[in-house]
Amino acid sequence: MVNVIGLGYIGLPTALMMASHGVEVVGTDYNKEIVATLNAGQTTFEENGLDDLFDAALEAGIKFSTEYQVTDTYIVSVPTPYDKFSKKVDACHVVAAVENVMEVCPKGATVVIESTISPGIIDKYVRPVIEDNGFHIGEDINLVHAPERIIPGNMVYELLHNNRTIGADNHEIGEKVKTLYASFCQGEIVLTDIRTAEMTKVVENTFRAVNIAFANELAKICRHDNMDVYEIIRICNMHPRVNILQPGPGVGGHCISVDPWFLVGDYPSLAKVIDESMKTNDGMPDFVLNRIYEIMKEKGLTDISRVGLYGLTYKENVDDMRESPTLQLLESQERHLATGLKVYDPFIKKDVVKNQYHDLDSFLGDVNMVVVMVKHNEIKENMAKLTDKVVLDCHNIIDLPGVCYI
Ligand code: SAJ
Repeated sequence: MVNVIGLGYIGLPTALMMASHGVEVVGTDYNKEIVATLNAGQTTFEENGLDDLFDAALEAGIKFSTEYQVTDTYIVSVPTPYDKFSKKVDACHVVAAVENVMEVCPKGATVVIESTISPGIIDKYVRPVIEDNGFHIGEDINLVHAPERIIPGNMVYELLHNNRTIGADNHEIGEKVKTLYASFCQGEIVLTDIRTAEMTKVVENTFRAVNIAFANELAKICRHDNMDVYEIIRICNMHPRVNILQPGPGVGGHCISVDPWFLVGDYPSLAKVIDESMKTNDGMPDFVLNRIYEIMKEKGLTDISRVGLYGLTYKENVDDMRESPTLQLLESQERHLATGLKVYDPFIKKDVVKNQYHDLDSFLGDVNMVVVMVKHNEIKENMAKLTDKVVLDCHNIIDLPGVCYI
């Protein structure tokens, strides 16, 4: 039996996927509300294909509990927040989860850490917890790092098809865990050591952050001299060895906007490009705010409360708002002592910010200018409703005359 610890964005789909592929699974979370919701037959967040996967897992007998289970395999999938000042991983949840596992696990158990951590976290924080509990790693407890790679919005497909990395102290244990993941994963599963696995995960997200920063910097350069960044990127990408990403209003989520900081925090004098890239991405919400003021001036709009931000989530078609560019922009606006922007997101049902709307038509009815912060399908499908608005399109998706860009 596998006990998946942490039933959030990664733990839940992983637990469901294993259960629906014949593995006996108990999912554990200390949050009683999450466990109660799952036990009542409902999923806890919106994700393509998650509800069907949930039904399949229930049918296969998955259980959810607030208790850690006595079993031979644990998958730890708890959050790893980062400390904004030191720019380092805060491993407190991982450490607490492993402590709890140590209280119930039998000798011979395998502990797989799936949470994203920076290189060295397992040596520095996880091994000592196991040893302090009287276990010998490699004899009494096997330790493995299997970082996830799935992308919100396409998690179910990517869980099935992505290649994976498994870092283990010895090959035999790596093979055992590989067999477990191979129960559902159709991609290639690479075995390596724990330190390499830790590093690859952070490097993958850093690669994307740096490349997004490059696109964002191009957008700023092109804005400065009134050039069309999208056309330039489109043409450049026709070169066989050029593949530039898209500029946007900022980088959100708990991965790309966070993980690269771990390298800056650990190697401050070496990670220069990464440091600058992260600052470029973090500066984008402010850049958009300046664009809003600039466009208002150009169009003769004076009332900021007639400007609406479309989208609150960190990216399209998900309900996750962590580190979202819109939230960053609103914070920045408050720092400038200017409030009043209206906000709407079809995926955010609760009131989370001031002046928030819950349906598109009333939102559009109350604004003269719309800033497309997130490219949800809804806005693409309702483009015609924007014809009489001033539009600042931060993603180049609104195909209407007169649209403004970042
Ligand atoms: N973004 C841009 N321009 C682009 C692409 C993305 O501005 O061209 C922005 C998005 O709007 C969003 C942010 O970047 O705000 C991050 O979105 P994303 O779709 O690039 O990535 P995440 O954070 O949803 O998921 C990433 C993925 N990592 C990589 O692609 C290397 C995913 O595979 C990881 O599993 C995930 O991080 C994670 O959990 O670490």
